[in-house]
Amino acid sequence: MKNFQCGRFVLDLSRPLVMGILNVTPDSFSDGGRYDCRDAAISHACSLIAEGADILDIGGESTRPGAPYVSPEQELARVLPVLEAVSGLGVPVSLDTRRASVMRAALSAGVVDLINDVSALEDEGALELVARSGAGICLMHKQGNPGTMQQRPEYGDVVAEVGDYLAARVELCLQAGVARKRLLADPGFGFGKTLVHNLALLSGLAAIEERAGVPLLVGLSRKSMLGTICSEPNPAERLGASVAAALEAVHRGAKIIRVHDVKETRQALQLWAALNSMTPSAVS
Ligand code: 7PJ
Repeated sequence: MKNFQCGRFVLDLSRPLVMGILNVTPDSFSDGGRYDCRDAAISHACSLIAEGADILDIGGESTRPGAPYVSPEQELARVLPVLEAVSGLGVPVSLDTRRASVMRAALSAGVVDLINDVSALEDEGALELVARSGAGICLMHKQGNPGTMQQRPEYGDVVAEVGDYLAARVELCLQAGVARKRLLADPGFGFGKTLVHNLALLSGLAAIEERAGVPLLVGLSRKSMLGTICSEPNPAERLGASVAAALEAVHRGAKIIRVHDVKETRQALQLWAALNSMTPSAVS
């Protein structure tokens, strides 16, 4: 049995887990800032839990391409009240941030179990800070920075390069004293990747997991690659593609799926698990 240790929790990864997204940003690309006020965020957190979210992921800085700058103080002011309110709800709370100062404040308030960092703890001081805490860590790969990363992403072999990067970041965490069971890796779909790169990464997930040496978390929910494939410009209208992408990611070995639509993703995963637990004779 594979366990993931994060803050106050030990999660069993023998079945795929669903991480529910809670954006506390007025400019989030897919839910248009509907959850930017504290009470609305808390009530959405409760719905995500009722729908079966295993983890809540809270972010206060939109990393969509071209998003406006948010100061660390603004980011913290958005997320901290929500973290404080949801950390007692019985599910692990993840903080989606790139900033060491935001991590430090949330960790010292004791309101986060997992640091989810799209820049894999590259901010100065982040690695040492998080290593000293008991929090779980998700190390994500990106090429470039959110403002410009989609302009001209380039790779030789995208699966090998992303795998090597994640393996190197894992190694640095281990050297800083982080137990391997506190670590997750994420190829970072859409973060400095073309559609071709994203598809290669999805089919190469097993190789990436093996190279990184830690379980994979994957975020595909409502992303623009799905919109491109399905000719659907509106992120909120990409539910079918998002659920299908989640199933494919799990099929390829992902252990945690980061999604907006928890209920629908859970249903699909439950059906998939039931089908896969059947013996061939029971299916025919
Ligand atoms: C991801 C994330 C992702 C992880 C965002 C969006 C953009 N964290 N934060 N993986 N994406 N670990 O939700 O489309 O793919 S923000």
